[in-house]
Amino acid sequence: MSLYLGFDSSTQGVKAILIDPARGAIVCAKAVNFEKDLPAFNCPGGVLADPDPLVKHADPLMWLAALDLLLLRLQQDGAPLGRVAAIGGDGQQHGSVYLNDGFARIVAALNPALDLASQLAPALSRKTSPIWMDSSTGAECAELTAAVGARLQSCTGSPAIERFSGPQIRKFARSEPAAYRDTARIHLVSSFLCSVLIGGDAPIDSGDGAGMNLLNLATMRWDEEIAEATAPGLLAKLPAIDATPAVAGGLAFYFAKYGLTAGIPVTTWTGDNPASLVGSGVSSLDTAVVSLGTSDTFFASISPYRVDPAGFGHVFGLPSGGFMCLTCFKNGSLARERVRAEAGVDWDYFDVTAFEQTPPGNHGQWALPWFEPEITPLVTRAGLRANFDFAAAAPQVRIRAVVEAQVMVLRRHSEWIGNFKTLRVTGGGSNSSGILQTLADVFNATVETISTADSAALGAAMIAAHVAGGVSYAALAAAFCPPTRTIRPRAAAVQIHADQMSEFGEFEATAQTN
Ligand code: XUL
Repeated sequence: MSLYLGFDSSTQGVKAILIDPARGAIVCAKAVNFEKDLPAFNCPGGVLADPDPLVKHADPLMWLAALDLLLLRLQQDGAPLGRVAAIGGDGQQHGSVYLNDGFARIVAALNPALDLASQLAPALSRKTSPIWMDSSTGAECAELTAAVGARLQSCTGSPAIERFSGPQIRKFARSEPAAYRDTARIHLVSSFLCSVLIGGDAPIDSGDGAGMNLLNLATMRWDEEIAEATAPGLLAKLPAIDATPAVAGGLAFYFAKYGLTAGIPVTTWTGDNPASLVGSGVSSLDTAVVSLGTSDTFFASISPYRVDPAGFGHVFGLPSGGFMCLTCFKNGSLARERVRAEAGVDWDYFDVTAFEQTPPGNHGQWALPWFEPEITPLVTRAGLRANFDFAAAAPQVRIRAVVEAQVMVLRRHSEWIGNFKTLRVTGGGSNSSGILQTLADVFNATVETISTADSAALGAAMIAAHVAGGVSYAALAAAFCPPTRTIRPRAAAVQIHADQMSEFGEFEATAQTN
């Protein structure tokens, strides 16, 4: 029976899931962690060190080394790669890769005796890639807003956003004009890795393309005026657009060394959030997804198309058709990890005990863990903000203060998307009972989890099975995404959080300004 392989190239590592739709089974799952497995690239947490806290770049060669290592691990584990009928994938959104005019020739002639990173190194016109955590393009965003006006948000689904690829490209074009001139192609993380798999120039899909401030979502084409306002001659440097994922090309011969069959279809890669919406199996407008990963994201499919009046949220194309909206919070799992480590407790304590020992509402004590400059709401000065003596408080109080504040912010900034009866929760944080119950109580919604926390990689495999194998999304969702846990809101706790909402809003507003 045909198997489908999905890759998720995320901030901290690369994951793969192999699915068998006929049996409704995940055949195997494997991961490579950049920090642990590829320390030579000096990217702890997937990010290169930089003296400017607003600058966050990664080494694109590390993503290639991780792909090689992941395939090797799958092969060494005896994964039946010879039965893979098609491959899909997704990447962390907004990150951009800059390639010179040698890229097309090099990627078309990959030598299996060598590795990917060393062969593609000469194709880079810029050694590093700005990623979604970068917020150093405030000036470029202001210039683009002045040049394009309100059309930027109504056409591209988002106002000018610091981490989006358009403002990032503008900054590069201005600060390194010669390197920009030498750049023949600008790919996203997703389309770059897809290009490598097919040994050619892959398109960008509308899920990831919408995270660039360049794609006109009404025409599903690059907006020429916005592209020219972003950087001179940019249009010619952008790949083609696939409105919905299609077959981007056949698998390059290079990958046969891992036991895969050269020529099998590779579908257009998408962004990690669009893939995660597919991989969460959500088909109803009543259900939103909360993904608790390096970034925390809240997203749902929408109809009709609408944009966030407050300007924090985004609209992306949805690989399974139509549009989705998303709000992203930068301080997700790394912030929770830091709070846990500083409290000197283990994950069991963080996920369960801390919540047993403290009451819902935490007596109005909140802490916003903005250890990195935050995206939602916009905060450029990093640092934890609390309305009580955080350092002196007991570990359980600190933990509840952070989790409740994160969930309250999630609620406030997702209201423009709608009110949801059900939340599907995915990502590493979905293993925490305390977080799940807090979500149910703050949103007054039923919370569900699915069997895999890696919904992005699963979604990528499902896209491959649908596009190349003709399996319906409904059948795939029924096979791979039935809810495994259901957590209901508790009336008394719901009331406590509802009563606190306006006071919390004041706390958040003050925290933003100090
Ligand atoms: C979404 C966003 C992040 C990245 C990394 O807009 O910036 O969620 O996709 O996961």
